[in-house]
Amino acid sequence: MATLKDFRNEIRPNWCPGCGDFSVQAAIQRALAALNKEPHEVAIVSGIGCSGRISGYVNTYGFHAVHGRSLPTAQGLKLANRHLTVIAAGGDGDGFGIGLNHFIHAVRRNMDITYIVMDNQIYGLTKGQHSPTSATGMQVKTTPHGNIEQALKPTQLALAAGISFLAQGFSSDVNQLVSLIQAAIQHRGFSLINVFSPCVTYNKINTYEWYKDNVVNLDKLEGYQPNDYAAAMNQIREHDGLVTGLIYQDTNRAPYEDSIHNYASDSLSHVDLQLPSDVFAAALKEFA
Ligand SMILES: Cc1ncc(C[n+]2csc(CCOP(=O)(O)OP(=O)(O)O)c2C)c(N)n1
Ligand code: SF4
Ligand SMILES: [Mg+2]
Repeated sequence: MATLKDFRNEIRPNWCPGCGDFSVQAAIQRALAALNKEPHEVAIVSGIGCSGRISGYVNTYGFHAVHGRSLPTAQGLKLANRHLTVIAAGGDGDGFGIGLNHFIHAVRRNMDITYIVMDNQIYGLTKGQHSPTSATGMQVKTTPHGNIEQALKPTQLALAAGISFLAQGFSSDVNQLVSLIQAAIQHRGFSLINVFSPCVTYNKINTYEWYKDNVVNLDKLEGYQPNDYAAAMNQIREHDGLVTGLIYQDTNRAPYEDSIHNYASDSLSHVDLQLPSDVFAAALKEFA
């Protein structure tokens, strides 16, 4: 049986000391060990960004996709091998900027994939440009007079698009993050965990202290029921998206894979994909 150390490898992350992404890496490793997964049963697909490096830092199968394309790659992987636990991961720029359309379609499609976004409200890898989740007024090198755009609220968008599992975490609360990741992996369908993961180098506004002062933990809110869609939307709107915990879960919706006609019962690499010679000959005749 695999333990925590089996999900660690020899590669030392090149993240800045204090980067929130370290906690996400640790939480993924702990969640996988707690679920009794084996490294070969899991694939992490990431996009480009500081956060995107995570697929190399957890000892599972890993795929470092191009910018904004972790979700199409992850969905292809799930189609090719239904038994694989597929985790997609990346940054706010990767997922909600260049990759935004993929996100909305992945939400409505509802394949059994867990998507973890390390949301630091900035482009970290490219050295501090504003991102789709940067707040209005935020002053960085690309917004010398302050950001004149309104920030995208990933949780509100996901809920409006029909997501079946929605959670938000914070790098300072690793225990909560571990349980959210476990629950997301166990959920049958598409799940988003948006993680407030501070960039200590380029975002001097949304710091650990700032999140601690502003975030409301729904897991501790008395009477909160994550199966209540309207209550979820109300909480998100009331707190301007600054909530953590399990926000919403619909356990009645079947994942996309359940409806695929002839979905291979085994990994495609184990399936004989050759056409029988009579079928091939008939096809040749038909298209000749
Ligand atoms: C097609 C393409 N466009 C732009 C880039 C440049 N680029 C690399 S990472 C990135 C944004 C990184 O921000 P985010 O996704 O939030 O990740 P972070 O570094 O903050 O973790 C951009 C614009 C790229 N690599 N490929
Ligand atoms: S630049 Fe920011 S996001 Fe990138 S590793 Fe450093 S602290 Fe993390
Ligand atoms: Mg970012």
